[in-house]
Formats: sequence, C-alpha cells, structure tokens
Amino acid sequence: MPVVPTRTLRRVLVANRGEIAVRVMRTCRERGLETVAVFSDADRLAPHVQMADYAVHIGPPPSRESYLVIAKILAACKETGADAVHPGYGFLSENEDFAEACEAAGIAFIGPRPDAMRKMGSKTEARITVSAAGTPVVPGDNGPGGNGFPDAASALAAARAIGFPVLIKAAAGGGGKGMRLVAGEAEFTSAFDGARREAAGAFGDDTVYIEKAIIRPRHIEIQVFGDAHGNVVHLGERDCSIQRRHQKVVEEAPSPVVSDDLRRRMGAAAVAAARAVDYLGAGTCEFLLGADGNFYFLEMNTRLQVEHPVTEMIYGVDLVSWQIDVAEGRPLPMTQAELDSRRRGHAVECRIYAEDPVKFLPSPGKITHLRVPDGPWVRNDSGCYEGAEIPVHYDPMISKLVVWGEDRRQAVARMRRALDEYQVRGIETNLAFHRLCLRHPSFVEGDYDTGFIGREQARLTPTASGDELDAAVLALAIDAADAAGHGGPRPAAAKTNGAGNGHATPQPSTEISGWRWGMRSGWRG
Ligand code: MV4
Repeated sequence: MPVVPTRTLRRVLVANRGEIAVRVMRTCRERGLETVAVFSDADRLAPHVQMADYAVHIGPPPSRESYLVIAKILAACKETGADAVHPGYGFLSENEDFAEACEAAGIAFIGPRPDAMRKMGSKTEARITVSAAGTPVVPGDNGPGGNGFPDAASALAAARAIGFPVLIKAAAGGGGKGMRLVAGEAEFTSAFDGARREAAGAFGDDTVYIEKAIIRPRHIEIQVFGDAHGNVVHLGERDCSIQRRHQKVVEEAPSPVVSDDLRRRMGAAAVAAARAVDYLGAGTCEFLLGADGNFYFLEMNTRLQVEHPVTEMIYGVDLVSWQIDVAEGRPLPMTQAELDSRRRGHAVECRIYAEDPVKFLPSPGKITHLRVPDGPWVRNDSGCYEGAEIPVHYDPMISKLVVWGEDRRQAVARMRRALDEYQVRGIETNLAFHRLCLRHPSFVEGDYDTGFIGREQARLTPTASGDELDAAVLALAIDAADAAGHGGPRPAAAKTNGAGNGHATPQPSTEISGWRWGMRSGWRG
C-alpha cells in the first residue's frame, strides 16, 4: 500500500446552502474544525450563515451567479484561509473541474478524485468500466465504438437485438433526463430523434445509448466508501423506490426486500465498481432490482447523498466525519466485518418539500409557524426556521425527517408519530402526502416499486380536486394498458379512499395539529 501522508485540516469552506451545509458544519464543529459559509443575497439570514465561523457573500440569488461560480468559491477560500472545501450535494459537488481547481489551489476537495468523477460522469463509460470489474449492468448497447449511436437505423437494429421495451438514455444524463421508453419499433425513430435533441439541449452532448427496460424495478443503492490506502467498504443499501418524477420522496434502510445474501452480493458488486475507478470518499452505486431478483448497476453518484442519514442511523456512524478522515489521508475507521456486525435496526427518511401537495408545485414564502418533531430516535435535518423566507431560487426541500427503530414496524410507527407532530404554516408542504404514504397498506407491507406514487396518486393525495383524480385515474388506465402490452399481470389499481374526496381545495397550511391525521387518514377508519 502507498504511504499516504496525513494532513490535518483546520478550516472547511462549505460550498453549499440549506440543510446539507448545516449538517456538514455540525460535524466540523464537533471535530474542532472551523467553518466558512458562502451565501447569496437570498441567504443572508440563513442558518448555515449563522452557524459558520466565517461567512462570505458570493453574489445574487440565482445559483448560476453564486453557488455555481467556481472562481467565487475559490476566492472565498483564499479570503478566509480555508484549507478544504466540502461541496455538499448538487451545485458543484460532481463537477470535476471544480475538484481539480481546488486541488490546484492547494485546497483539499472533500470528495473523490476528478478522474473517478469523470469516468462515472459518462454513463456509457461507467457501464464499460464497471462491467469489466464484474459488476452486472443492464443488458444494453453503447453503440458502435462504445460511445453512442450515430443514427436511428443502427440504434433500431440494436433495440431489436435487445428486445422491446427499451430505454434510450443520454450518456451525459442521469436522474432521468433525456430518457425515452420505447415499447415497439413503430415509435422508435421519433423517440430516438427526440432523445438526442433533448440530450443536446440539456447536456450539450447528444450521445445516446440503449438499455433493456426493466419493468417495475426497485431503486436500490449501495453506500460505498474508499480511502487513500486501498480500502473500499460498503454500508449496505437504501431503498429509494418512492420517487416522483425522479425526485426521491421517502427512503429507507435496509430495504424491505434485500436479504443478507443479496446485500452481500450487491455490496460486493458496488465495491468492485468503486475499486475500478480507485474511488476515494463517499459514493453511491445505484442499482435497479428486478422483480425476478436480478440486480443491475445503473450509475454511480460521486458525492454524499441527500439520504445518507438513514445509513448513518443503522450503522451508527457519521459519514461526514468519515469524509474528513479520508480527506486527511487517514484510513477508514472500520473494516467491512466491523460494519457488518454493527448494523442495527431500521431507518426511514421523509423529505419535506415546500410544495403544493396536490399540484406538486414549489410553494415558496414565509414560514409563519413551525413546530418540528423530536423525541427518541427522531432526527430533523433542516435549513430553515420559524420566520424564514423559503427562497424561490433553490431546491424546495426544507427538511429531512429521519427516524430509527429496532425494526421496520417500529420505525414506520415512529415516523407516523413524528409526521403528526410536524406543523408548518405560511407555506404549503408535502407533509400530508407523507402521512398518507406511511399509512398506505402497500408501503406498510414494504410492497412498492418505482411506479408506486404514479399508480397510487389518488390514495396519496390528501385533498384532490376532481381534475387531479381524473388525471390519476387516466394515469392508471395508461399504466394498465402498458402492463397488458408487456405481458405482466398487475394488481387492480384504481381504488380511491375517503381522503381523496370531500375537500375541493387543499388546506394543509390551516391544519392545527396531528391528531386529525390519525382520524382522517386511517385506512377505512
Ligand atoms: C431504467 C429503468 C428501467 N430500465 N433503466 C430513471 C432515472 C435514471 N437514473 C434511470 N432511471 C431508470 N432507468 C432501465 N434499463 C427505470 C428507471 C426509472 C427509475 C429508476 C429509479 C428510480 C425511479 C425511476 C422512475 C422511473 C424510471
């Protein structure tokens, strides 16, 4: 093993805002590291600014002119003498030019090496790299020469060979952008051209490739960690199948459907993928888990993820502290065997968004009243407070409510309790959605996949208007037709419940307390 010199960090600039900036600073403070905040005009009074030892203004509210400007972040480091940067998630966290610029300026980038970010940034390159390491990828075709299809005709030939349905995906994509599902040959050419146009517009790169579509998969991701001494471990899985339009809403660890044997196999596959790019620090390998129990690597996220707390809860570790250890050149604090033996219980995270619970549109504004849940085994990672203005310029997630329990039943019950304690007024939130989701019989059974919210919209919408119900029923009908086309029988979907009826307009901001929820959303109660 190489001899890696350790360097003790003293002052960390957090190139982010909101709950993740606060969360990173908490660990820095615990370790005796000084912290530097950066902030836009919209964040002058934000909690991350108040928490930091130093704070540097970096421009107007739009992130393109503040949190995304590499030169401004580097200037803030210089001005404050920061010797490290934590990028959080989003913004510059997966920008290899930023990582490179930090290191070139003698500032430790708390994250992977730029080369690993680059290799995983291209989905086609990632497929080649990890499958060479033995990690299963979705059956597909990267195109002649391995980097995309030049025209629809060659892509169609590949799609025929793979077998419909297929997905056309952007090599530069991720998170569902530039992705088209194609059920059969007739639609193929227009979908191909559309996907290419969309990819060119979104990423400035129209490279597209093809994968076999996995029907009704679960989204299971494995947390991995590497150090500079050649150690790579995994910290099990998170089930992130509860998503809406590629935005995660509820996550849990462990997955209700992952056995110890499957965890061992998926963990080994993720570790192999990380090793293939000499991975350093915290990373996540995303997999699709098919109904048949097969799993396939999708992509690797080269950052700390939003949902990392559920992993922290069941392993009893501080992943940000591990990131700092690795950035200082220290070995990982635990071996795989130690990690395996300390995993305990179950954790659930609900992302609380400032959004209209019916129309799912952002709902910025002033929080006029706030009561956050607490009590045993409840964690609320938040970047806002009573009286705060939720800016329009950034992600509308206002907090992550995370609970731990000895088992899934206890964790789910505890989350219901915590959600019922949570009160927000002045802005709309998705709290009502969460209260219904955590009581939905399929969720309670752990029986869900990535299509859950789409199919169950009517039962998960607190006060749907006639239009919303119509749209949901239409979506279900399309889904059922789709299922018939793909040959798989599905459970009858369209059931409505009392919560979907009787209220013409959403009224979440007028709620008084949680007790009403126990009554109103109890199933057939
Ligand atoms: C897929 C898939 C089925 N088959 N790939 C969506 C986001 C991007 N990371 C990959 N995505 C998918 N890729 C194959 N070959 C289904 C999805 C998908 C999905 C994946 C994870 C979580 C939610 C999802 C919702 C819709 C589609």
